[in-house]
Amino acid sequence: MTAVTIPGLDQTPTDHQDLLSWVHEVAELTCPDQVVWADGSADEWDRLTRKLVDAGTFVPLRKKPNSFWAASDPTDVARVEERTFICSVDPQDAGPTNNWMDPAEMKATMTDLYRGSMRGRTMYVIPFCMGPLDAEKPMLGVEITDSEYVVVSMHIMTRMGTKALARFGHDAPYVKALHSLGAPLEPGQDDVAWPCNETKYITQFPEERMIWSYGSGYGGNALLGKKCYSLRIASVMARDEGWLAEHMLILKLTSPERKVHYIAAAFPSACGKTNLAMLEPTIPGWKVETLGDDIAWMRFGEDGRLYAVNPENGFFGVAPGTDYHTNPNAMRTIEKGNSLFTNVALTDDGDVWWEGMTEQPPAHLTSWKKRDWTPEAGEPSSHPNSRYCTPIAQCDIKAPEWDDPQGVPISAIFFGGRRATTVPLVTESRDWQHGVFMGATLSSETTAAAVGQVGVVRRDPMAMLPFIGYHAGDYFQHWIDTGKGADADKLPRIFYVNWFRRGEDKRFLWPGFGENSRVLKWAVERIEGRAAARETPIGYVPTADELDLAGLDAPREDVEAALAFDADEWRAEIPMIEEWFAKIGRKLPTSLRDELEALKLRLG
Ligand code: GTP
Ligand code: SPV
Ligand code: MN
Repeated sequence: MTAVTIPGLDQTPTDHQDLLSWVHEVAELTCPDQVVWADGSADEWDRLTRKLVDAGTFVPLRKKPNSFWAASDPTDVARVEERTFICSVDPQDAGPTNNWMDPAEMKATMTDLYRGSMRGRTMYVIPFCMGPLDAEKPMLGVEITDSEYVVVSMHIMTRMGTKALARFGHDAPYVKALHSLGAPLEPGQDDVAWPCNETKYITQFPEERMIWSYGSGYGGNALLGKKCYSLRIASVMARDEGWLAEHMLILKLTSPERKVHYIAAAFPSACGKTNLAMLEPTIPGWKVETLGDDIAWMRFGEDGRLYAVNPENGFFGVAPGTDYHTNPNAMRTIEKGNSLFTNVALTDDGDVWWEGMTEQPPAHLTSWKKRDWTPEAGEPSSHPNSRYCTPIAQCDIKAPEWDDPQGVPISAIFFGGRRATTVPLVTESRDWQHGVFMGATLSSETTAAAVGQVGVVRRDPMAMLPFIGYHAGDYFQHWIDTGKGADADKLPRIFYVNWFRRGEDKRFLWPGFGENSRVLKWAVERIEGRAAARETPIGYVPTADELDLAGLDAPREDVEAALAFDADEWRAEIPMIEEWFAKIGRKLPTSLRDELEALKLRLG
């Protein structure tokens, strides 16, 4: 094929010609020392984790089997929204919420960066599949990367390697996902523990269904099957093909009478998806099982209901705040080992620790900055966006159907954000269109999951602000159309929740976590026509009497305050919604403009 000889380049385990020529093209451009096709085997895991230990990237944990601690470069800790681009052919298609650059110009810029960028490193070719491997039309991708950390993370987060490649045949369509750390090594040059580059680009080419990422080794920037493919690229596929790709957990709720409902919920990054997905109900007889904690792909089934599939194979969860009280199921999952921990603290006896794991911090730790840490340090031992990465398969409360390509029929969609004021604990929408309005105007305080200021209220439509791969106005229209094309009785009911409302002294008014099961119960009883609510200008809100509060350890005044609808607070919200809609511009669906006008009238 070419004159270049790179060890491994001609060991090709597929006859998929388009894939082979792309692999050649990338190898010639990036000049790695060798090319390796990832097979996903236990042997490969052992080899690469050992290599990462030798390189100083990983520290093996003595207290958890087959598990490793990593600390990133202190500048490479979160998604970089400023450096994330939707390079659609027409700038209009990126819309007002994305960064845009001309695709040809971006390719020229990034091609220069990729030239020789894998020198001194191994180029891995990772065939992967998002969603179950036995799907009728598997959602395939190939990530090319020069990072061993990415390969082993992809072992957990995706179905990958030989079993994924088996589904490529010789011409199956797949998403091309190119990743380089941008840290070539000169001959004899020592590597660093966390190679990356100050220059970063996270680029999506929606028409070509292609991803180019450069300069970062962190999760959402580097594990390209996750946000880049399963949300930014998949949202464009979903628009074109009539389905939904959403930033949602999927849970299965079983009542004491053994009635089952599946619920999908969209909360912005670090706003409670993983916790709700694995919740341990505090109300007797109710059971939650989990299918996914971050992403849901939803399509209508033949019965007219909306079915959700989780494209992922692992959890990439926020560590701080996770403990046996808040999320015992996550703790039990990681306890089994086979997990990676990034930017948490390391204990002296070879375990991990993070803020909130125990009431008393250990007397001494190695912090995520690789410094000695004591409780007097005056700064957290773990980065607020530190993460555990662990397989779904070893979660005790995974729903048996989590790997079913049919997916599960969704009864309710929750939208939620992190708001200290204004937004009640739970509000049921009047109908689908009103629910889409709730999603489209969702607001939340920013978190450490993305680089930038924390705690600023911003609109985060459907919790998808950094992930909509096209014009947000078209995305809202797609949501409206999804409802129009369906049988209204079979559509999921839409609710708006807020676990984060605060009292005057800044305490949370609602205890959250397992107690959120009370809200889930009310929601499914609303769906079944068995629960009451009062109608307010913003939708149906329960009174404290209408929620099951038996055994709840929280002052009743707090629960009432969490449920309060305050007309003045909502009147103050209107200009912010107006400003947001003005930003969306002429592509804002008129139905959402109508919803806003109707809300204004109801507020008086
Ligand atoms: P991403 O993985 O970034 O998409 O985040 P996520 O939405 O899965 O958030 P996660 O469940 O990891 O929660 C993030 C933070 O919110 C953690 O510090 C949790 O402890 C906290 N949190 C989650 N649920 C609740 C709740 O019900 N009440 C309160 N007060 N905090 C919560
Ligand atoms: C998020 O930020 O929403 C995450 C983590 O789930 S990341 O993979 O970095 O996107
Ligand atoms: Mn997320």
